[in-house]
Amino acid sequence: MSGTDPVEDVVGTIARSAIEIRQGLVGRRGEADEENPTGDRQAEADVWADELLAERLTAIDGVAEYASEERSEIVDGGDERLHVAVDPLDGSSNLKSNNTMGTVFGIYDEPLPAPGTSLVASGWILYGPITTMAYARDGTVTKYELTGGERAVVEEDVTLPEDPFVYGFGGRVPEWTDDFTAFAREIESDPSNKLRYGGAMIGDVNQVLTYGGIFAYPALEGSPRGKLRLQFEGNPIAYLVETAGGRSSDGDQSILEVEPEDLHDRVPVHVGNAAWIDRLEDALA
Ligand code: P6P
Repeated sequence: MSGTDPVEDVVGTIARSAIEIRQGLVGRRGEADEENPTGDRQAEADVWADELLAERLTAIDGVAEYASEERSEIVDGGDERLHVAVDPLDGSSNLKSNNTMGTVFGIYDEPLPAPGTSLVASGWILYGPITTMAYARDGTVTKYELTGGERAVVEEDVTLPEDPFVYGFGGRVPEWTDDFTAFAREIESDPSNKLRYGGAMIGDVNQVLTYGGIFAYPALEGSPRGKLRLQFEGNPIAYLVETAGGRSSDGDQSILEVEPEDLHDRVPVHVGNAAWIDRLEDALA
């Protein structure tokens, strides 16, 4: 490890591991015997990717803690500064159908659980037709293509396009609240907008980053905090989308302002162009 920039060491380790994780999906598409701390049935690949990243990231000088959506307890890395939260394989339910998945990471400078305002960097790996990474740090977002352990910059200072048109809304429609339903119908009724929902947050959010629009996994009638996890999903994508000039909201405020109580807290997630997030908050007010 260079040791000169622990944030870069963490991100570089995740990027180099992504190719191995992608190749390691083959033969690990079955279900593991366990559930994760929020009750999702784990795929073999979830457990394997988590163990691979935990071992490599806690070995980095500067990493104090490793936490993951797949494990209930935090792994101690020593008396250091960075606290890394990872969703090792976001959207692993897409393994069976061979659709997109991702690896999500958030690098905090406070002990976990921590608010998104203490993030110093975040990003995601997208396992699509090619493997790409989007990474937010120091007020800017960069996109990379990953091949053979190397990463090539494909776009710098990434910002959301000004004219949004893609939308993807999770949760079963009958479980949406009336206010969210009204907002969704408003967006859907505009013929210039297009539905993009693939069942893996990173695939859907990357479309919003690329084309402009909104992704939401909202509060549901039976689950007022929605489905997605604050530390491992909500905060990292909110930080990146806001860094790219968009907005995030839990329905009331920036997701980054949400004060966590527990490591595995859920949060209603809405991210995308500021104008559409403003309209969403007005609809839910
Ligand atoms: P549903 C994947 O399991 C995940 O955590 C996110 O990646 C995705 O946005 C959501 O759940 C999909 O949930 O209810 O549509 O299967």
